[in-house]
Amino acid sequence: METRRSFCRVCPAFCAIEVDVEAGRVVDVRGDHADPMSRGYTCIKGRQIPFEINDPQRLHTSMVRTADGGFAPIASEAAMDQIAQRLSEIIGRYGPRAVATYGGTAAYFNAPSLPVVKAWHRGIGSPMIHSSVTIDQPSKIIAVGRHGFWGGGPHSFATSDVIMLIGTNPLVSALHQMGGPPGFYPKSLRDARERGMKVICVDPRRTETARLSDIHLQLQPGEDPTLLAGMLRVILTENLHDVEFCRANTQGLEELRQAIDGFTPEYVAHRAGVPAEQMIAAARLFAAGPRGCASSGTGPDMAPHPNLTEHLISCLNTVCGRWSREGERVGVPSVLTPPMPRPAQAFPPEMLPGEINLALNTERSRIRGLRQVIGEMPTAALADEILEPGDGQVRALFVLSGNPVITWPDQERTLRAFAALDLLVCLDIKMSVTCRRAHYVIACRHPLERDDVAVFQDRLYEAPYAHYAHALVPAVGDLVEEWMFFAGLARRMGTAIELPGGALNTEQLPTTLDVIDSVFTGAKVPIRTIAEHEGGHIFDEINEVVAPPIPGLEGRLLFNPEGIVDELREVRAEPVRTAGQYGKDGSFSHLLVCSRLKHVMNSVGHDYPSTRAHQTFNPAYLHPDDLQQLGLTSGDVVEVASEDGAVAAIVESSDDVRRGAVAMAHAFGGDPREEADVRQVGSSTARLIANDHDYDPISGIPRQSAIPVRFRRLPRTGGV
Ligand SMILES: Nc1nc2c(c(=O)[nH]1)N[C@H]1C(S)=C(S)[C@@H](COP(=O)(O)OP(=O)(O)OC[C@H]3O[C@@H](n4cnc5c(=O)[nH]c(N)nc54)[C@H](O)[C@@H]3O)O[C@H]1N2
Ligand SMILES: Nc1nc2c(c(=O)[nH]1)N[C@H]1C(S)=C(S)[C@@H](COP(=O)(O)OP(=O)(O)OC[C@H]3O[C@@H](n4cnc5c(=O)[nH]c(N)nc54)[C@H](O)[C@@H]3O)O[C@H]1N2
Ligand code: SF4
Ligand SMILES: [Mo]
Repeated sequence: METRRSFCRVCPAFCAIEVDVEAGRVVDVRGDHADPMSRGYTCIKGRQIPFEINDPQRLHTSMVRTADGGFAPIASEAAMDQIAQRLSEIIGRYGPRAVATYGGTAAYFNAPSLPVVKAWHRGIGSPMIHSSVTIDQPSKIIAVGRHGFWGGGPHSFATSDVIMLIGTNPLVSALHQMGGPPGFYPKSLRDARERGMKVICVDPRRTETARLSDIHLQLQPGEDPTLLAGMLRVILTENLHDVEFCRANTQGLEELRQAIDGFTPEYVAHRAGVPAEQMIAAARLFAAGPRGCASSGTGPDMAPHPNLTEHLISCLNTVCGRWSREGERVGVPSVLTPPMPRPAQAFPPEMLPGEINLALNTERSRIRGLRQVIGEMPTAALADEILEPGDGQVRALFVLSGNPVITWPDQERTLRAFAALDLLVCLDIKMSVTCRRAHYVIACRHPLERDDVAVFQDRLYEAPYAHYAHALVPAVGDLVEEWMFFAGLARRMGTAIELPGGALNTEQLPTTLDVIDSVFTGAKVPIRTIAEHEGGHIFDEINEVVAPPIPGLEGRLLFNPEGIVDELREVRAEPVRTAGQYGKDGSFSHLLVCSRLKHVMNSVGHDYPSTRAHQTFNPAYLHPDDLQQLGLTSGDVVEVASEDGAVAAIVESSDDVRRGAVAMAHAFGGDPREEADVRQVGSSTARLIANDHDYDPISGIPRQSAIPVRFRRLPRTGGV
């Protein structure tokens, strides 16, 4: 038996692992205690890797749909021949815009995957590239595109005196927007508190993170814009802001001040349900700093007004001057990006490069007046792009490492769209419920069967850390890597894949190391050097320090970019809704919030032995007093109905949930074609959402949190 080092790719924490390999098989996985970032941490999901990689349910050969609706094995090369042929016909008849791709989360856990697919799309001339990011937290990037960017970056977690975590629960999600090592955040958060760092948590639930906080603002779901406007108002009224920083580097403070004037502590208390003194105390604690940041997760970005929320978070950081100044260490140094100056100055929206510059995202969707953001088309419009006839209608879709049938909002529309496609090709390691609707399923290698570099962490870690993992075990069967499949199509179709390091040779495929090297051409440390280290490594030679401002380059961060004042006015004019009176007609009793569960990663892990032994469904968590008021007890089966749909769910009592709220995880519910027991497959929150109203006008992300719902008891065995 041999022990090798790698990193887990079940979730975006990428914990370093030690893997025992015997006769080419993974037999055990543990945390890697020698890793300087994750220091031996793994969670229950990571420890299921031996099951996942050896699971008999895995695909070992690609599949083609047969005339009777079943599937037959097909050699990957033959599948590529047939798919390339179909694509050429579709492009010849309808043009390249008829071909679209959706990359799911696992496409982000695979360094060469999305860059190659995006380059393939450029090669065929189709702008229709989509990913999970536009149904996740697109507002964070939109906010930078409207507020501007500070060259020196934000304060680091390690040097923070106070942090405010808004709608994120890193103790479960391992997501960490502020740098610092995710994955074992419980420990890093506890350590930081021991050194005196203060934590403010904003969440309708008393989460694991809230329990470690000094102040928990347990707001009504969806009221983040009101709460944040109120906190800004306190800071500005009490002159707690960084006057000098604002004078030298910002624009529009007076307009912002006026626009938030109506968000008095009394109004915020009444509307957001947070006691006025508590909100004021949080504003003062945050402003006292002197160092630290506010950052958010999915919660407020899935609720109404996500762009306004993210803008107000940026404003909170900027009014308090929470940006690194000349001579300080750069918070997140990033090893995989090329060296670039990090000057202590503001870059206003018009100076921003490429994908974060909203004005440079010129492609338009045919649907709802939506647009390209972050260089991608909006995923929430893709179902309608398939359904809507006319020039540019999407006919062929590639689903790359995602599971849209259960993860896209508006499941009913997704199902109609998938049934209408001329060609659906899914790339996966297992036969997901989405794969079951495909014309071709391409069997891919498991992460431990291929080379990779930990790219997701590169923009989050506060140390110059990089981790290259070599393939540990041979792939069993006819398995391809995602980039190889698109290279195969490009060769057959005679199109190019231009990567930063040059054109990919599709005639004679390079190694994955070569492709990764090409994708990260110009990285601060060459990929080949990173690959020489077994396990994760901190490259101390990268010592990024914030540089002086570039002479002659003038720019300011904007407090009042176009639309912000109007949106604040709109929010202030909204009727104040309280429990029992939600929704357009005021007839919905609760607001449904999204939240994540420890045992599963979106739709992944539902079949892990640890999950099957623990819990196979996603309970609807309600406060015990609400349950009593509804005449329900834990374990009861109910119908949860929104304005747009209804699902069966199992209620569970939790006094961590605010009254008037109900919390459920997404990506449950199994195959919607099959009648199944809700206890076995859980409930699909995607069925409670419609994409064509209550959506963000820039990214199109619909309301995926703070959804008005009501309950009706069902017979104990029932389904909907
Ligand atoms: N209502 C509601 N909707 C939501 C959300 C919500 O909170 N509420 N959350 C949103 C968010 S944040 C996200 S990120 C999306 C997630 O949406 P998706 O990304 O579409 O869903 P995942 O379940 O992450 O899909 C991962 C798929 O990749 C496969 N896979 C795993 N490893 C590999 C690999 O190495 N290669 C290949 N080819 N495939 C692999 C898995 O088997 C699985 O089928 O859903 C969004 N939708
Ligand atoms: N175990 C596990 N880890 C995961 C995932 C998983 O499915 N399981 N998914 C991964 C993915 S794809 C992502 S994007 C990240 C997400 O990472 P996080 O954003 O940290 O996800 P959650 O843990 O769901 O935390 C979101 C919090 O927002 C709160 N919330 C909901 N609505 C609102 C609101 O209107 N306002 C406020 N202030 N809070 C609200 C919820 O109660 C919840 O506690 O996690 C990743 N990690
Ligand atoms: S936290 Fe994420 S990366 Fe770490 S072991 Fe768990 S699933 Fe794997
Ligand atoms: Mo996500």
